[in-house]
Amino acid sequence: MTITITAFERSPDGGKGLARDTRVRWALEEVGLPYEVRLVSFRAMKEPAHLTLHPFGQIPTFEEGDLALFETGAIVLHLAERHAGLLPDDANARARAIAWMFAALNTVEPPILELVTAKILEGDKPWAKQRMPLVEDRIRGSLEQLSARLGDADWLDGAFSAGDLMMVSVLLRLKPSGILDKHPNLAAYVARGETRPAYIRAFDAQLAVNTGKPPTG
Ligand SMILES: N[C@@H](CCC(=O)N[C@@H](CS)C(=O)NCC(=O)O)C(=O)O
Repeated sequence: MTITITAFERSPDGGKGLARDTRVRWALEEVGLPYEVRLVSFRAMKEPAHLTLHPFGQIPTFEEGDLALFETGAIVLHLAERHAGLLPDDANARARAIAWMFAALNTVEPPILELVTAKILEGDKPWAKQRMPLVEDRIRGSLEQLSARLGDADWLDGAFSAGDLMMVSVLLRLKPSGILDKHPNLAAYVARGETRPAYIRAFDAQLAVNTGKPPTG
């Protein structure tokens, strides 16, 4: 059955890989599934055809036969549960990998998104300058704890898993801020994710959409 995902016709990041279709592409590449991409404009995302797939009018979505999914957590978990490569066989290790997926999305990602909001959407507000240190402190707090837990391990809990895929995807957004560099083990962790062949293929594919540059892989 053909898998089709949606992605921005033109990503606001110009192809830096921060739009969330990249993490879905990465998961598909890790498990070795071919997929097609339907590109959608900002306007089309808010129209009824897309809203039946995604109630909040966003990307990415995932379609496979009768199944239509939204939310990257749900999509990556769906792929990880049905295909080898993203979750360990041992039931407890599997549960822990899933816990890391939730930690990435529920604990680590929200303050990082707040930083993006503070910089891009609220940057011109009179109180923006005062708010920024508070936002950054919240990120620093969770990074310190994450860094302590990762220690000198390659991945969060044994072998690379969907938990790492999600955590690296979430942390990638911090690269330009320099905040990540205060924790060399986290910067190395993200770099380790970025050098996985599956990530490179996913990144190149979204870059090709946004720049017209053909994928190298
Ligand atoms: N929690 C959702 C977030 C989806 C999301 O925010 N998508 C962004 C692109 S990365 C989007 O479609 N933004 C356009 C909009 O909200 O209008 C997920 O993980 O899938």
